[in-house]
Formats: sequence, structure tokens, C-alpha cells
Amino acid sequence: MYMTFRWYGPNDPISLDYISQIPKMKGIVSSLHDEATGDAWSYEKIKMYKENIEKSGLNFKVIESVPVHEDIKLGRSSRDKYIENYITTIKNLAKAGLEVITYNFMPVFDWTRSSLDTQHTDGSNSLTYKHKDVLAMDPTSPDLTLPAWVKYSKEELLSLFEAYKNVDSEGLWKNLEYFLKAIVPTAHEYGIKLAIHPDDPPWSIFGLPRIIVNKASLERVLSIVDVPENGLCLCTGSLGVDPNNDCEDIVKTFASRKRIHFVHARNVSIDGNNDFSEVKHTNDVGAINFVKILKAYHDVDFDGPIRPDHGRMIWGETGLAGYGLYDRALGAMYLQGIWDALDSK
Ligand SMILES: [Mn+2]
Repeated sequence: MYMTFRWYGPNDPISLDYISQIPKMKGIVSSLHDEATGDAWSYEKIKMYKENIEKSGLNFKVIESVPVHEDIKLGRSSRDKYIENYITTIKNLAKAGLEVITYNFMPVFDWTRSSLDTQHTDGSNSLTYKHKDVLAMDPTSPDLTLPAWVKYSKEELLSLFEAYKNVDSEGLWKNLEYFLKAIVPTAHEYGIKLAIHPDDPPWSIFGLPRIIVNKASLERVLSIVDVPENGLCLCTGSLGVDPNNDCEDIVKTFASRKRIHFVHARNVSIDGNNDFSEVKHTNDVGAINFVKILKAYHDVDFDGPIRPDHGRMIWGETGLAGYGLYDRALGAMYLQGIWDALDSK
């Protein structure tokens, strides 16, 4: 295992220097955030971005994410052009020395929460999800804005919702299958590991299908093209909010088969009625026990990247929700400490 940290590029309020000061921090996880979804990334841009990161002494092997264009998820005839671009991006990333591409296949919205800064009694705040509040939201209403939604105008949202009326869960699976069958051979040839991120939360919202939700669906993804490069970004915080998902068992199953290419370490407390809160990484709170989870990785000599996922805002820090410095740095140290203890046995 080696520790990484997500960085949002030159506009991220947290500098690469600060990140490199975290003990045992090895790598950066980032993306070319200025690229429009669906465009091919040029080799020159990737190389420049990578060289800039590496000046800090940190490696840059993991992309999070190369977003998938909605036309691919919708199975529109225009998808082939976007798939061609995706293949070009895979080749250019490989040529520049990248090793892992994270992506997700969630329709329209990425992760969804009902609050980005719920106050806790200790003065910290974190992202939380109240199912009832989300059910009451109308994403197409003019007065509603959430950060993960800003990439679309209201008009675009309305037309996407209209288009997804024709795509149910099985339809979305077919479109994922088409996509993977088209891109995995290139990933295989170029030795790039693909890592699909589970849906967050792992259930349908706003009537849109969500399919990467449990152990069976992860198994199904891997079986679509059964080569090592077709793999997973195992996010305990996404899968773990559903009490039916046994994350330790899921890790044991897929890590032993070397199909987990990237680890997201996030702890969550399950608050009932599909509600959940993001919490500190330690095992005195929350549904995820990282001592057990990391032991499962350690038992199979996992040597891939891991990062502390969303953290709380503590010590008065403000900034990108879930992506402050302090709590994620504490998380990195906790995880690294567990790993070092396992190593020394
Ligand atoms: Mn995650």
C-alpha cells in the first residue's frame, strides 16, 4: 500500500508542499480539471501537469477521474466519438507514465449529499445525507443548487432527465458493457488499470438508475471483460452506507484476486432510514473498521494506492467540502499507522 492525497490542481487551496509534509505521503491523485467531459487529453498537457506535481517530490500515477460523457451512459449514437476520445486519453496517460484511471458510471450526478457542512457537537462539520431531504428535492427546480450539479444548466438537466426516462438499470448495464468492451482492450494493451468507483450513495435517486451498488454488481463489472486491468476503486464510504454491504468481505474477495486498483478510505456512520454522516477515520465511530479493512489488504500484500477520502472540517479550516487538509492528513496518519503495525508483525 502507498499513501496518496487528492489534489484539485493549481487552484486547490491546499498546496503540494503542504501535502508533501504529511509523513509517508507518496503520491498525488488528480485530474485535468479544465478539460471538457468527452474531450481527448493531449500527451503534452498530461506530461506538463505530471511534471509540475512531481516537482513536489510526490508521484503522480493515479487519475481521478476521467469522466464518462453522458452520451456513453445513455447509449446515444454519438457515444462512439466520445469512446474514441476516451481511448486516446488512455493511450496518452499510459505514455506519460500514469498507471490507474478512476471513473464512475453514475447518471447525471456524481456523489450526492443533503448537507455539506452539518455541525457536530465537537465544533467540526462534515457532509451528511438525509434521504427524506433528498427525496424532497427537485433537481430541475430553479432554486436548487448543489456542488456536484453545477456542470449542467437547468435546461441541460431537464433534457438529461427526459433522456434517462428510456434507460433503466439493465439499459445502463448494457451501455456500461458496450463502453468497457470498447476501452478495456486498450487499457490491457497499454497496462493501464481501470478502477470504477461505486455509486455514492449506492441506491437510485431522483428516479435515475444506479447500478454499482454492492458485491454482486462489482462482480458483474469484472466479468464483462475478465482481464486484470478491468478493476475497482474500492470506496468503503460509498458501499458502506448500505448495512447490507459487508466491506471487509468485499475487500477480501476482490483484493485477493488483484482487482482492486485504488482504495478510497472513508468512514461513515449509518444513521437509520438511509441517512448517513461522514465521520473521522478512527474505529471508535462509524460503520467502517479500518484495522480490519487494512488487514484484509495486508494479508494479500496489496501494493496499490490508497487515499483518505472525504474528511471533516476541523480546527476552523474552510475550503472544498470534504477536501480540507487537516482531517484528511489525520486520516492518512491513522491508516499509515495501522499499516506499519501490520508490517511489523
Ligand atoms: Mn470514494
